[in-house]
Amino acid sequence: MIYDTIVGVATAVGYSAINVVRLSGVDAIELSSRVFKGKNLLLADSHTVHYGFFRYGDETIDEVMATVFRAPKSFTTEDVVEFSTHGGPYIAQRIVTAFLAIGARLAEPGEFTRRAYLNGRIDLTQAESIMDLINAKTATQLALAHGSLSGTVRAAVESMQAELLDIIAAIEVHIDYPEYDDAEVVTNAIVISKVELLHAKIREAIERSVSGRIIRDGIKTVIVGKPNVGKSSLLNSLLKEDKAIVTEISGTTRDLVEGELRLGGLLLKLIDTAGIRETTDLVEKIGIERTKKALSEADLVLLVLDSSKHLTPEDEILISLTEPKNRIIVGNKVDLGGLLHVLEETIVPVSAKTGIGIERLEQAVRDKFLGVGYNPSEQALFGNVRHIGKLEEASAALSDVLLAANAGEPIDMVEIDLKRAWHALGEITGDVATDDLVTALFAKFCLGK
Ligand SMILES: Nc1nc2c(ncn2[C@@H]2O[C@H](COP(=O)(O)OP(=O)(O)OP(=O)(O)O)[C@@H](O)[C@H]2O)c(=O)[nH]1
Ligand SMILES: [Mg+2]
Repeated sequence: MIYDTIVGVATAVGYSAINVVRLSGVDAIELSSRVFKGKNLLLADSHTVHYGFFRYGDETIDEVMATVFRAPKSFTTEDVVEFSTHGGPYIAQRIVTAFLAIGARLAEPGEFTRRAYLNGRIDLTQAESIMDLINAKTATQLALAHGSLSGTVRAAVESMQAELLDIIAAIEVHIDYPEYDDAEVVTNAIVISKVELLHAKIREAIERSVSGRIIRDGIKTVIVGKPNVGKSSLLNSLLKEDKAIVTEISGTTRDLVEGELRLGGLLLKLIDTAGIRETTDLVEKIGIERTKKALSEADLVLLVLDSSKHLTPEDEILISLTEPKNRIIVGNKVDLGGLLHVLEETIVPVSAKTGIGIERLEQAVRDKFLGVGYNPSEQALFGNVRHIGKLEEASAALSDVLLAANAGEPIDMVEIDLKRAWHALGEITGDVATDDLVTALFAKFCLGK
C-alpha cells in the first residue's frame, strides 16, 4: 500500500538541545530535497546523514542535519527523512508549517507506528510495546517491553492460532468430504483432547500474566485502616514526601491520595484512603465508598493498625474484610510502645513518624512480589490487560467448545466456537483487528511517534 506523506515533531514540545522533525511517505525525500540546501537528497543513499540548511522561500529557517532512510528499511518501511534541528519550538513549528505548505499532511498521534503496523513490519503487540518502552519506569518494565517488542507475545499467540487452525482444518476436511474414511476420525473425542491441551496452555498463560500485568502497570497498593492510625503518615513516609495531609483529627483524609514508589524492580502505585468507620458525614461517607472500591481493585493491601492500642471492633472488621486480599498488616506507632500481639499473622512493626521499620516493610513487599510465582523476566510474557482480556475470551470460547463436544453436538456447531477463539487471538496481534480498535490504540501514542 502506498500512503501519503506525513510530518510530525518526534521530540517533546519545549526548549531543548535539538528537535527531530520526521517525514514518512511516498514523497518524503522529494519534499525534503526542496527545502534542504546541502547535498541533493534525491541522490542520497539510505541511512546517511547530511549537513545543510533548511530554506523555505527566501528564508533560512535553521541549520540542520537530515537523515535519509529509504524504503523498506525504515521505521515505517516507507521513505523517511528526519531533520535534527536546533531545539526551539518556533523552529519546529516553522519547519512543520513549511512541509504542510508544500504538500505533506500533519501526522496524527501514533501514525508513524501505525504505518509500521499497516505495512506489516510489526504487529499490534509490538506497536503496544513501543509505548510501554517509552512509559517504562523500572528495569523490569523495560525488560518486559523489550521482550514483547522482539515478538515474544506475537510468537506465542501465533503458535496458539496455528494449533487452532489445525483443528479447524481437520474439521473442515471432515465436513467437506465426510465419505473419506480417515476424515471420519475427526470425532468429537479427538477435538476434545486437542482443545483440552490448548485450553490448558492458554489458562497457564493467563495465570502467569498476573506478574506481567503487575510489572507493566505497577502494583496497585491500597493503604487502609480505621481513622487516625497513621495511613497518610505511612504514605508520606514511604514516598519521602509530604503528599497527604496528616492531623490528629480522625477523618482527615476524605478522598484517595496517590503516589508512586519504586522498589527494586517493582513499581508501587500507592493509594491512601479515607479511614473506614461508621459516619454520618456525607463527604466522609463518599470517601469510604471510594476506599471500598479501591480495596476491591487492589493488588496489595497495607492494613494499618495502631500498635500502641488494643484492637477495636473496627479493626476486627477490617481484618476480616481484607482477609481474602493479598495483604500485609502494618503495626504503626511502635514508637509509642507495642501493645498489639493479638494476631496470628505477622505484623510488620513501623513508626511512620520516626521512620522505624519502613525498610522492613519495603522488604516485606519485595518478598511478596519477587518471591515464587512473580519472577518477572522469566515468566511474564503477557502483561497488557488488553491482551489478557482477549486470552480470556479465547479461553471462554474453548470452554464452550469442550462443553458442546462433550455433549455430542454436531461437529460444525463446535467449529463456530473454535473460530471464535481464533478470532479473539487474532485481535491480540491485529490479524483480524477492526478499524475502531486500531484507531483507539494508536490514539494513545504521542504526536510524532
Ligand atoms: N507517635 C506516632 N504518631 C503517629 C505515627 N503515625 C502517625 N501518627 C500521628 O497520628 C495522627 C494521625 O495520622 P494520620 O496519618 O493523619 O492518620 P490517618 O490514618 O491518615 O487518619 P485519617 O485520614 O483520619 O483516617 C497524627 O497526629 C500523626 O502525627 C507514628 O508512627 N507514631
Ligand atoms: Mg489520612
